[in-house]
Amino acid sequence: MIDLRSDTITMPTVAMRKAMAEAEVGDDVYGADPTINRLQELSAEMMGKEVAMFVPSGTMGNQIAVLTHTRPGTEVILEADSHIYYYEAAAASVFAGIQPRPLAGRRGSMPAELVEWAIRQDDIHLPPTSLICLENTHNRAGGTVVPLKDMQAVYEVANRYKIPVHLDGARIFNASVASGVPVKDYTACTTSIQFCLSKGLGAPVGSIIAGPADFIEEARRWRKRLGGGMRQAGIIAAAGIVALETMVDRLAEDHENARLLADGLASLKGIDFNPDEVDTNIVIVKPTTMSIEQLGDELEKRGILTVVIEPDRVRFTTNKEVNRDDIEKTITAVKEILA
Ligand code: TLP
Repeated sequence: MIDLRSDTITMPTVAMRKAMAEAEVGDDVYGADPTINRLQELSAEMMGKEVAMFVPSGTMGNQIAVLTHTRPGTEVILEADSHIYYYEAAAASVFAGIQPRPLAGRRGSMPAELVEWAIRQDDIHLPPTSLICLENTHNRAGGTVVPLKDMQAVYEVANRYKIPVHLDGARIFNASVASGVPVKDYTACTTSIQFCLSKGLGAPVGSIIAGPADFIEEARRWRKRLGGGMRQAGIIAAAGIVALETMVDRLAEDHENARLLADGLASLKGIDFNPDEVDTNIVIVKPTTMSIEQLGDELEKRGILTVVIEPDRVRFTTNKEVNRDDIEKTITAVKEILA
């Protein structure tokens, strides 16, 4: 199978498995797992934040950030196609009791003027704005890199109104590798960040949230409340360290493969998308002569797995398990199916 469903399907490397087998562990709820502590210190340093905390998943990391920054009855500004709004099963409403304020972005980026317009005035009828969430790269927009200057502009507005900014940076390393902008420049315009070890970086499990010390202290309580205190989880954190130390630069290969796929699909009749909008490892296309289910099923019959992006698109995500040859095969298969 050529698995292009996601970069979450990546397998731990031999070096990761060795590090996992040899990991020194302890009870992390007591802060006593040396491997987790090392991963957290490394992450905080790489993010340019005071403190970092290991969490089981990107979703839990984002939700802990929302829970920590907000209180029930307040409003959170986020992009209408963002993961926190679109793909987390309304968790922020269920757990944090916030009201989401989704704004339509352009290629995943919300204009700062629009964000400022959406910030609530101090009025008894209105929910106070408690948080602004950004996402980079932006998944549903097609793995697009949100330009640094757009993030800086939103951060400037947020600071003026004293509102924290949380970045869903599940794929922030993809953004950095593709744009050449250091991760720390992106995180400098955020209060907190969540990033995933278990996507293109290849670790089997886990995400990190990072931010100011008092924020992480409170976030630690939320992680415990949600059942995310993982005891001897140094076993999995060990793979996260290998991911950060050795797997970042190779994301460029995933981007090259996505570029190859985008260029190969661009000329085909029966597919609608703009190849110039492919920035990283995600290619999202809209079939125009058949349904998304049909395209997905036909690809699967030929051994190629993709995901359907409701309501009308199909997503290909390059990852370390697929190579150039697999991409060529995928282009040929799509060509045959559409012919
Ligand atoms: N996204 C998954 C699906 O849920 C769509 C994927 O395969 O891409 N933020 C962003 C931007 C994400 O894309 C994801 C995963 C998450 C957060 C959640 O991470 P996990 O799966 O670790 O909870």
